[in-house]
Amino acid sequence: MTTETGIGAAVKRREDFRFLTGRGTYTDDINRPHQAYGYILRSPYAAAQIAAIDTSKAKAAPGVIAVLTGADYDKGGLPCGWQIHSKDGSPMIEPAHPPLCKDQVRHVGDQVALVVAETYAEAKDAAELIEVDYKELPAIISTAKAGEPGAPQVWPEAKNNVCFDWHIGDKSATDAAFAKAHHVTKIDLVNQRLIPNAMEPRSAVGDYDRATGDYTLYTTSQNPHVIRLLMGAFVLQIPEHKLRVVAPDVGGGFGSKIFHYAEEALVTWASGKVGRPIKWTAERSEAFISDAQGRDHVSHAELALDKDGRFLGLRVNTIANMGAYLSTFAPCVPTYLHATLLAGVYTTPAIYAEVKAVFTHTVPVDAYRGAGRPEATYLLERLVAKAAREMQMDQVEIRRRNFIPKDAFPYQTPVALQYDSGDYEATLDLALEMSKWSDFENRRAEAAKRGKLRGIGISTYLEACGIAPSAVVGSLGARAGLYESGSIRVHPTGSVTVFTGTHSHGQGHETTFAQLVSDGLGIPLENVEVVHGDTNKIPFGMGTYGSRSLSVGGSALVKAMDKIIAKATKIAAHLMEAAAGDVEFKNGNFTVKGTDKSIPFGQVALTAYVPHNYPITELEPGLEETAFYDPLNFTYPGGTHICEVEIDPETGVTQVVNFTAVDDVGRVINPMIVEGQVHGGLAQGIGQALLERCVYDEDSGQLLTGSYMDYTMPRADDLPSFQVATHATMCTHNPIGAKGVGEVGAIGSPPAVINAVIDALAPLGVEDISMPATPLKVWQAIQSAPKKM
Ligand code: MCN
Repeated sequence: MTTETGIGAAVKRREDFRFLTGRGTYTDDINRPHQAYGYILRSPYAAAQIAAIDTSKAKAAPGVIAVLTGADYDKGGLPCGWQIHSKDGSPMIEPAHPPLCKDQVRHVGDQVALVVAETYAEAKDAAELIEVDYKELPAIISTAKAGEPGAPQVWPEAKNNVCFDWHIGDKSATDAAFAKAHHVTKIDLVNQRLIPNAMEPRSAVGDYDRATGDYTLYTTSQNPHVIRLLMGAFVLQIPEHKLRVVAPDVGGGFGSKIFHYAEEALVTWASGKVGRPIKWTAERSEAFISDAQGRDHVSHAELALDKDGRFLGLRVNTIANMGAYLSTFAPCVPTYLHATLLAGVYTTPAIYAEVKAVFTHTVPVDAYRGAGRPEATYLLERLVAKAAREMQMDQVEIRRRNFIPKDAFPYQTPVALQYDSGDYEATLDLALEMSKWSDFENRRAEAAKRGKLRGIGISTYLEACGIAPSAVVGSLGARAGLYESGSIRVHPTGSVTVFTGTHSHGQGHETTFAQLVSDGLGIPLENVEVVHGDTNKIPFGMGTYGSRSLSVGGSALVKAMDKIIAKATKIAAHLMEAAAGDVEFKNGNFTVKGTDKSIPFGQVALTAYVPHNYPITELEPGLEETAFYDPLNFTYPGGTHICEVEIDPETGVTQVVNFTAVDDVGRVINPMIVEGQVHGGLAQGIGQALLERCVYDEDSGQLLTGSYMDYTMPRADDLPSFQVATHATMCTHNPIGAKGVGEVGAIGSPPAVINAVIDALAPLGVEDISMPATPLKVWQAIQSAPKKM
């Protein structure tokens, strides 16, 4: 059913009223009776031994309830949720990850002590009185240099700072492809480290109830059940029925709130210790040194081509920075999310990739919007653009010539993934038309008259998301299944409460999931409410990341609806004195096929709760069903992004003047929300390409970009009015036909922007520029260019 509010309708987000009028309830809005406040003392050094800690003055300070250090902490360390094996079969190095450091600190911001006081200000003031005797050690910061002999060691057990040295693909087939190549294009790339900046900083309230022995953690999380599992089972050893995790409204996560953080464990543990609820909320500058950071790859790649520009083989060598500790999903990012995507949308027959993960004295690195897939796409689309320039081929033609054709699906790549559907030519054609590609040279010439350098860049990308099939991710090293759950409770009057294991923190699930269910059950949208984010209310669920919520969580709801309809059909058949097989359900009505006998869903719902009206012994009263959905495969959105820039050679400032995105996200539930998701992703991708970069001082390990004075976030005037469209090929293995949309913007856009910048500078003989293409870098490239304007 497609109605004004059903699947395909651009319904406004029902969450917006509460978010836009300040009525949301975020973790920091939660206040428990007798609540105390926590402040974390953090390391000012990147690497140092802790010779001694004296907390006596802090303990005597006004309002202080407790000062807790690593010596007081008697529970487990933070676990890593993913296990990778090196090429030689040895397991990755998984160092200890204590919530409070005892003997040594390993990055600026590492947790040293928790001060609990009556007020936040008292806790913070008291923390200044803690005397820590640090013996500073040499630090290693550089991703490229971490593995060099003689570099300072982060962990004694990780020789040369190597966490794992992994590979994928067929090396000899790839060597053979290079041996017969007509041309080889080589590229060296840095995918710079980014700092995620959700609008709401992280926050956690731990609340131990002495009367019941129950713990409750309110936290800024994208996946409350995963936090309960990791914290309860591995860190604090609290049985799950005594631990409730609530993730209320969350002001954005972009991946950085998937992980289990030290502060969550600390406030929960300390609440039990001091017998008071404890709230901790990060200050913005604290977020810069304690939220897991993103990207940070250094890669060398080579593409072998035949004389017609067909790709024969791809070789990739990536060094990935893990930071000082392994964050929850870190090992999976450069391996199964990055290297398995290196076929992209192309028929490259032989691929071989090596990934070396290294430890450094920096904040841990983990998933950040796109996680591994922006890195792969950037590498591939920069390489393809360079190959086209070297072979004097058209940027569009080289891509077309190598696309996986639309009739080749399912398509098995040489790097593990099997794509289910796609039509890359169609998204390309539409994007070329929308961006007026063929007319670009006129615009370039017109800009030149104004003294501006204009360029155009293209990226034809692919994403693997909807994470995903438990069997596959389990065999790849995940330590938990990645299915999703959903429950549908039909109330006697026919209204419905939906319980989902996913978590919405800006993606609009309360709207789109309600659309899905109202459409499926043929009931008004306002009769459906969506509940998420509380382990005491929802079935065990895996949460939100990897653009999985609709394709996996939505499919669980479809499965639960199927069960509801199957039961309701039996009740309806009884009421209409027909055989269940003769009753069909359509648009909210049960009808005896071929007759005008029909009853609405609401009447059947009421009957389900009044069983004397349907004396069918095999049916239980009530109408409520739960389903778990474990998909057969990932989903594979893909598309074409085209960016047009104008550079002012006097200042080096790059202005994105046009940006076109055509994305295939399968069946769309809500085009307005899909468009919003693409806009947000593009803003982040353009931010990475032009503005954002996390910089540590290479000697001291101090974060030099620790505030918005130094770390440049994209603002509205950095972005054009986007032209976006979708072109759908259906996902073939989930019941909705949907692919993910949450990350596509951030994946496809960075290479489109940089390819455009290089195209603008190409007339001056500039062939390369790294991200972010800041005004200084672009101006310097123009000044040192082989040709003058
Ligand atoms: N949708 C749709 N039709 C489709 C696909 C999706 O209508 N074919 C809708 C969904 O129903 C959902 C939204 O679009 O309302 C996003 O769906 P999906 O692609 O399944 O992604 P998730 O809901 O799993 O969200 C995760 C994704 C990720 S991985 C990051 S990172 C990210 C993103 O979403 N973080 C975000 N978008 C964000 N948006 C906001 N505002 N804040 C974040 O932190």
